[in-house]
Amino acid sequence: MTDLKTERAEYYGQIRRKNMAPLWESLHNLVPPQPRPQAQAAIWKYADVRDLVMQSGGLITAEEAVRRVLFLENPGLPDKASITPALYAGLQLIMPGEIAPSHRHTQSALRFIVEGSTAYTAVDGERVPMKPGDFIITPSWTWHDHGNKSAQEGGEPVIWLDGLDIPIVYHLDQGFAENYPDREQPVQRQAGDSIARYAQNMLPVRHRANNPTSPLFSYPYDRTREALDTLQRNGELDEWDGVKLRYANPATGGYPMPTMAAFMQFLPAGFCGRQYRSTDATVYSVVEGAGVAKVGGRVFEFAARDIFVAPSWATVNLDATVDTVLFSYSDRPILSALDLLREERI
Ligand code: GTQ
Repeated sequence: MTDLKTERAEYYGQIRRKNMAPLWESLHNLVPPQPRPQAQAAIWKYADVRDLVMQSGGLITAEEAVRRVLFLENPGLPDKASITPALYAGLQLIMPGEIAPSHRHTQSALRFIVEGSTAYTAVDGERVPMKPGDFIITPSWTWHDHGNKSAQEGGEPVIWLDGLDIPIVYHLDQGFAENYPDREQPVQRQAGDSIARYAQNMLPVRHRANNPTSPLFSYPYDRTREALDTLQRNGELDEWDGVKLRYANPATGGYPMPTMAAFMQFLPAGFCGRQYRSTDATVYSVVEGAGVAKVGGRVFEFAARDIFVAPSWATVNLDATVDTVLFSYSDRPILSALDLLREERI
């Protein structure tokens, strides 16, 4: 027996030198019976991290940093700048009067505004105001810069959650980026242009609806909130989800971007959600309210502005102690396109 062990070890050494390895030693890991995420369930309490985010404002300018962001790293994926295997999350701070210079990259980004109302982001020649609860997209390869009103104009620090597909683009070696020659891209369209064209249940008459990226950049919170509120008053309440909607590309009904889905859900006070799981690891940002999220074996008490993450196939229960609104995003479009997505409502 020991002889065979020694013989095998020596053999493994030989094949290793030829850049080969024996499948039978790792088959169970490579082809597991169900997902075994290295990512862990985790929560970032806003009360614990807000001061640290604000401190970065005194240590580096947006100009020098290019993007002044503290990214949220999953404790199970150390040094990978990943909150899930495919996705990245960060808290970006822009101080009054600052500009985060214009650039573009193959990575797609979403912004979910957490605090402050005086910033804007410019996407493809249009400035989009940023208000708490707004969902804004920066599609792949679109020029984007961020700005904020000066202190004299009433500017305040603004913090938002960045969701990007950085890890998956990195793993696929698809990263390209370039800086715009000036700090800001020129404004080419009036404010409200993309909402007028695409968010009124109408489309420009010759719009071709075959683009997997939404032409609508901004999904303001007041509209989202009103939709959830109406549905809730009409008595819609799913035992797992509460009232849950997904953000859509208005021209196709598909996801806002090819790599990321986003959702908003309302859980009434006292809601005690049934257990579900899905293979799209999901990042949650608490917009309003408070409650308890049970994710896998972990129990997270959450309050407004907290961020938590559920790994692939981890069971999730959402309880609300008061009326609660949760934003979330995931890599669901990737999994759907590859026919890998699995969901279970338990
Ligand atoms: O705002 O363009 O959090 O390029 C990470 C990379 C934000 C951005 C991030 C980015 C950006």
